[in-house]
Amino acid sequence: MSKEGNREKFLEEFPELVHELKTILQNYGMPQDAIQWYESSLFFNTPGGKLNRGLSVVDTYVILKGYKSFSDMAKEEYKKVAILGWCIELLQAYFLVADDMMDKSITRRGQPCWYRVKGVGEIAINDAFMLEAAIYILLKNHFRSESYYVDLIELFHDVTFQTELGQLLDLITAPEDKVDLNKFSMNKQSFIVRFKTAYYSFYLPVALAMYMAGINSDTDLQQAQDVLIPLGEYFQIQDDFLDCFGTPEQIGKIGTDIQDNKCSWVINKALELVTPEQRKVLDENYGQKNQECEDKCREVFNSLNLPKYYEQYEENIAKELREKISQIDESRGFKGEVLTVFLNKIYKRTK
Ligand code: GPP
Ligand code: MG
Ligand code: MG
Ligand code: MG
Repeated sequence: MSKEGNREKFLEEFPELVHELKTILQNYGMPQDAIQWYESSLFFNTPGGKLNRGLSVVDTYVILKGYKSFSDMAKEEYKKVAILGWCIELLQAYFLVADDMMDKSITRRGQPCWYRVKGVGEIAINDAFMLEAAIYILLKNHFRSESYYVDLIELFHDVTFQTELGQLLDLITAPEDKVDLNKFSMNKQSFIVRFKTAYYSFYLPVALAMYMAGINSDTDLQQAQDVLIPLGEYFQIQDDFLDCFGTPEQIGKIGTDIQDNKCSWVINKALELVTPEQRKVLDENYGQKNQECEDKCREVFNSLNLPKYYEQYEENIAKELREKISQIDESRGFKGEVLTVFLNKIYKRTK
C-alpha cells in the first residue's frame, strides 16, 4: 500500500474511537451539548497534523514483525496497533492545546489554535485534560487483558512527565518580563528539547510497537532510546529553525520563538557567532513583543549565515546517527531498520 494509503487507513480508525469515547459520556448521562463539545474538541485537535507519531507506531510494528506491509495484518491486529498510534496523537493533541496557550500562539496546522476558536477560550485547559484522559480510556478498553498493559500505562505516564519537565524548563528559561540571553546555552537547549520533544515523539512510538510485538527486553528498549533521543533532538532543532526561517504556509503555524524569548537552537547558534555590536542588537530586541524588534533579530541571524550552519549541523548529525544505527545489535529481534526509517522521514524536512 502507498504512503497515502497507509495514512488513509489509519485515519479511518479515528471516528470509531471518538464514538467509543462519546459512549462513556452517554453512559454517565451527560447532556447532549457536553457530548458534542468533547466530539468537536477530539476532531478539531487530534487528526489534523502530519500524524507522523501515530503512523510510526504502525510502521515500526510492521518492521518488527517482519510483515511486508500494513495489509499483511489481520483486521483486529491492525486495529490494536492503530489504537496505540491514536493514543500518541491524543497525547500530542493534549500537549499542543496547552502549549499554544502557554506560547500565545495564533495558528496550528493551518487553522486557529483551539483556545482562540470562538466560545472556547480557557475551557481549552479542561479540553486538554480530557484529550489526555482519552488515552487511558482507550488503553483500558483494548489492552486490559494483555500481559504488557501495565508497561503501556507506565510508559505513557513516564513520557508525559518527562515532556512536562521539558516544558517547564522551556518556559522558565524564557520569562516574558526579563530577557537575559546569558541564561541560554546550547547545553540547556539540548536538555529542553530532549525532554519536551524527543521522548514522546520518538522514543514513545517505537517503545509502544516494541511492547506489542513482544520485543521489549531492557537492552533493546535502551538501544532504541540511545538513538531516538538524539534523533528527536535533531527533529526539534529543525522545528526551531523552521520557526524562524520557514514560512507559515510551509509549517502550518506562525513562528513565535523570537518574541517569546525562547532558548532555541537559532539564538544559541547566533550567540556563538556574534560580534559585540550584533550581540547588542540581540540583547535589545530578542524577546520583545514587537514585529520591528523581531525583524532586527532575524537580520542579525541572516547576516551570520545561520541557514548555512544549520545545513552543516543537519549533515553532521545525520551521518552520526547512521553510524550509530549501523552498530545496533539485532540478536534479540530488534531491528536497526526501524531507526533508519525514522531518520529518513525527517532528514531535510521543510515542514
Ligand atoms: C513543543 O514545543 C512542545 C510540546 C508539544 C510539549 C508541550 C508540553 C506540555 C506539557 C504542554 P514548541 O512550543 O516549540 O512547539 P510548536 O513550535 O509546535 O508550538
Ligand atoms: Mg512551547
Ligand atoms: Mg509552542
Ligand atoms: Mg517550535
